[in-house]
Formats: sequence, structure tokens, C-alpha cells
Amino acid sequence: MITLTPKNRMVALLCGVAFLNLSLFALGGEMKNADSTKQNRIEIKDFAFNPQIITVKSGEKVTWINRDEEPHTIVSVEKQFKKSTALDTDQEFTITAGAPGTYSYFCSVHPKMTGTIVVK
Ligand SMILES: [Cu+2]
Repeated sequence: MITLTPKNRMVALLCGVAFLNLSLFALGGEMKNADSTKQNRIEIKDFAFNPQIITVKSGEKVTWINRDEEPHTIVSVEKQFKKSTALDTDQEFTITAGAPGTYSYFCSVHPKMTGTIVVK
């Protein structure tokens, strides 16, 4: 039988605190993961945006990455977001989706390249 001396009580308390800390840490890690999986990525390859239509929630980020050897830009048809600079190979451009609606965009270097973001 274990008697609870003051020292034993202290050890038990410390174990409890350590356990609580671990649980909080695990929870924080999970929340962080959930956030980082919320990535909306559009690849630019072979003179096309992939996916060509993407649906995101207002406030989420949308990132384009240029996988072509040619420079491309991202320009909102109705100026719903600032236009990108000319993206070099593997260069990225990120916007934050604003008010719900349909955002059409194109590449000013190759105006036939078009895409759509649907913001819910
Ligand atoms: Cu282009």
C-alpha cells in the first residue's frame, strides 16, 4: 500500500501537470495541421491554370506557382485583387480571397490563359 507522503503528493501533482501540458501541446499541433492543409494551390503548367476553376472560402489564401519556363502573370478581370508581377519558374503569388463572388483572372502575357476562383 502506498502512503501519500508530501513528497509522493508532489510527484503525483507534477505528473498531472506534465500530462496536461502534453495534451495541450498535442491539441495545438492538431490545430496547426488543420490550418496548413487549407492550402488552395493553382499550378501554372503548359500555358494553363490547374485547376482552372477553384472554390475557396472567403478569407482563405490562394497561391499560384509557375511550373513553366515562360513568365506568367495573374490579373483579375474586374480588379478584385492586385495583379501579380511576372512570375518566373517556380515563383509563387498569393492572394487572400475577399468577398464571396466569382473572380475571373487571366495571364496578361498570354491572354488566352484564363481561370476562375469561386469564393463562398
Ligand atoms: Cu502566361
